[in-house]
Amino acid sequence: MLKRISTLALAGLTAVTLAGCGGGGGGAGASGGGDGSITMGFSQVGAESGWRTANTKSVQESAKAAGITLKFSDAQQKQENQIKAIRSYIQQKVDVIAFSPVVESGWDTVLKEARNAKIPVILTDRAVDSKDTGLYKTFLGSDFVEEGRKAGKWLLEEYKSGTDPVNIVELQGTTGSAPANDRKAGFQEVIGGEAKFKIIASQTGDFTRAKGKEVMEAFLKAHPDIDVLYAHNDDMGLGAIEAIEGAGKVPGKDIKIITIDAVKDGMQALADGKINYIVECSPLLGPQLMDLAKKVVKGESVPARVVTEETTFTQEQAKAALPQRQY
Ligand code: GYE
Repeated sequence: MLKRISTLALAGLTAVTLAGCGGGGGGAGASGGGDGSITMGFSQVGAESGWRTANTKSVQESAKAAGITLKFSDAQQKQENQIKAIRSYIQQKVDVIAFSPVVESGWDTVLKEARNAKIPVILTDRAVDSKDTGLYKTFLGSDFVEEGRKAGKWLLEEYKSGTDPVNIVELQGTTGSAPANDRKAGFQEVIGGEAKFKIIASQTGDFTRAKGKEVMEAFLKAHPDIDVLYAHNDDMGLGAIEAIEGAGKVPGKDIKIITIDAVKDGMQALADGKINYIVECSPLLGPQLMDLAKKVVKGESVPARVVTEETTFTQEQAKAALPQRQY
């Protein structure tokens, strides 16, 4: 149920948004004043990729549209910052906490603190591996294993006629994160049955362009015979394209590239022929998140898992979709 905020303990948080008081009289913050207003504490992973920027915008705009007061913090890809932010939201007695966990493990203690304080938690975008699923109300986001499978299926189709070995390098997302674990697993599951597909190198690029470029440069030096790059997001793929061009090779031709996300810059590179295939992962989770938040705050039941609907894009499909692309 809605609760009044009496204190605002904001120490240690970056970029916290405070909105005006909702309930008349007394509390320093919003919510719980009988007018039905809701305050959400949201802990974001960081600003590591185009996907993340679009996701943050979606959350902020949807909160505003839904009349939900948003306290937002950016964890700069560090779990300790997220735990600090969640503890601060508990102290502030927000009505609901939503967060996108940077890694899967290590959340039980802080989630139990939220439960003890009777503050519902919604996982958004990424999952946690806690055995006790009662520590959160629902998990809204993509099926990352399925995304990895889609990437693998394209590869199977692309190389269906040949028997020569196909040398693959993989740029993984943030180590220990759900999308890195699952996108690797789904891809492996599909290509694993055919001996010709060989992952000759696999390393994290931390979902960033700069790291994607750096790691791809090292891959290119160590392996003169790369056929395919599988990057767990567009940004790392875009960084890798710079490395490939820098090495005098043609991305999309000498080295085929598959990425995940389908943000505008990725889609542009796909339309330009530098990427061969993109598996979509939608960052526009804000509207659904706000709907779920309203329900859990009211004590209504919500599905334990809400999966985002997504598609895939070839080069031709990217050309057609680009003009209407929102992110
Ligand atoms: O694919 C990547 C971002 O968790 C789905 O995180 C998200 C991933 C996304 O940095 O670009």
